[in-house]
Amino acid sequence: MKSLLGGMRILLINSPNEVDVTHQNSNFSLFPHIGIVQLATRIKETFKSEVVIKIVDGGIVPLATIKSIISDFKPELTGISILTPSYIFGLEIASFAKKNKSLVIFGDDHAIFFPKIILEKRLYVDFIVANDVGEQPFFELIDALINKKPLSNVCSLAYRDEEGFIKLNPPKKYLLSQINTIPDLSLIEDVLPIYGNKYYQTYGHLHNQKYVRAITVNNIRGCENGRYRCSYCSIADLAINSGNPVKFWEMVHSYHEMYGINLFFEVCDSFTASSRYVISLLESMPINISKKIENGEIEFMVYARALGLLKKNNVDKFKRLGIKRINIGLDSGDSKMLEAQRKNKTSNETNLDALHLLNQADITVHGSFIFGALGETEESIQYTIDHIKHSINEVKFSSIEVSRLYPLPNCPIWDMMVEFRKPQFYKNTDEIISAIQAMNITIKQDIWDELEYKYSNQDLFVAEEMMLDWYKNFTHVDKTYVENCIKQIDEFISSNNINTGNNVG
Ligand code: B12
Ligand code: SF4
Repeated sequence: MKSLLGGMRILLINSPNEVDVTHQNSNFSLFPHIGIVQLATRIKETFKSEVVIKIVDGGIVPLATIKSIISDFKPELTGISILTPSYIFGLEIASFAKKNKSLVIFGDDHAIFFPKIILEKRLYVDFIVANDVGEQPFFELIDALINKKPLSNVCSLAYRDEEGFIKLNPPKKYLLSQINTIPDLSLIEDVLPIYGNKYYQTYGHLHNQKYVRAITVNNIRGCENGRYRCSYCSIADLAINSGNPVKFWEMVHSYHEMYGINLFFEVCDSFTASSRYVISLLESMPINISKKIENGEIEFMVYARALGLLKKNNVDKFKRLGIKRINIGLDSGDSKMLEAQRKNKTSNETNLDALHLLNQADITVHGSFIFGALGETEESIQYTIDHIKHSINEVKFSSIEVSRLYPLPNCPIWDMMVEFRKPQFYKNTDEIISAIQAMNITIKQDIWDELEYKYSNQDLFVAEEMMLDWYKNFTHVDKTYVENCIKQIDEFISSNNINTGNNVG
């Protein structure tokens, strides 16, 4: 496997998601994909001159250019980060890389959900890492390739054995407290200004600084709603997994000093998940950082649950941590819909209470709403529209995203639509049936069988078709109606100088 010149050439790509801009997240391509930088860092630190690594983010590099990079760089191993919506582009890249004689490996959420099916159906994919902390398995794979060790020892790896049988090695849980690779930004130094400038064009008006250099960081994962999880939440693992707070501040300090990073987006699934971690960050914050925060030279952004913000004096603590923007899944203005979305005791009142507190703390909000929860009606959509119109007077929104519900794998509504015989997030089929009936919906068995036949044991899904099936069978509204409502409310949001975008579909 060793190359003659230099080391083993490894190309890591975040699959592009080349969809109509109106279906893009309002934060799309404003931050580097930190997962692949983390993987590259770990490999470079360990294998040094034995590897030559290149990173390409499909958020800022179009598909055609990615193909040219493959032709020029001639990777021996191409690693692609795939999400369900970006999988189709990942496949195109994978097949192109294979034609260029590269081994191909997939990682990230979509790969984690379907390792065996992907290898069965896509002969041009060689490996899959089915672990959401991917550094150690990726290191073990490269070690096995370079040093000709057996693949059977590589943790969480799906591969074909010598006889062509598909194998999936058992996964391990990696604790960030033990090791959390600090991404080496020199690997993407040349493109950092691209993200910063794009970010500034979109959100510059919300900052006092003359420029923004933005990065995502990830020193804690998980969500306090993890055991129940929201109906559309497709995150692989929601258990709380936190890293060392002292090392976190060291990273912030070095990124700020070396690369001028002044906006840090901690992408923890919900920053209100661990009060202990928040306190440990406050207690370990170095004085020089707290001064920079006070002066507005360093800012943070996080995701959080509205209910969590109402507890434990969290808003005050977040303010002291320099958090200037919070992404909240507000989801609906109708409490019944919030229940249907499994928001676990969140109501439209608790959402408004959280917005008030954030307003007082001068923290802006990126709010997301979804039209099309189980049992959604025209009336409940109207409540949400009214709620959005009311909410914009309550707090400063950086963006409001109103999205269609997209049934992604590994979430409760996927159970409802596809895996109803063996659900992951409901006790059994009967529990699904009662949840559906509570929203005045009945699913005929032949429809369910049809949906199961269409979507189970597949790896590639047509988003628009899935949404159509969801709306038709699980809500009281049709897809076109929803799309028109979104168009209208988006116009209203934009006319108030607030960005719009899409969170899920
Ligand atoms: C931050 C975030 C964003 C940011 C991304 C900013 C950026 N450029 O990174 C924004 C808001 C822009 C965004 C956009 C989108 N996102 Co998003 N996002 C997240 C979030 C909250 C964290 C991701 C993250 O950075 N984690 C931290 C890093 C360190 O971990 P990681 O990326 O998972 O990478 C590790 C492993 O997965 C693995 N790995 C990753 N890639 C590879 C590749 C190889 C070869 C290997 C071996 C391993 C490997 O190793 C990495 C290091 O440990 C996740 C939720 C979650 N917990 O995963 C949702 C999530 C990934 N997003 C999701 C979706 C759907 C999207 C969008 C499609 C939404 C939209 N309609 O636009 C877009 C697509 C973006 C894209 N990549 O093209 C879904 C994906 C679900 C699925 N079934 O695939 C998630 C799970 C949220 C959800 N809805 O449940 N997202
Ligand atoms: S609050 Fe967010 S991270 Fe937590 S379960 Fe809901 S969607 Fe998932």
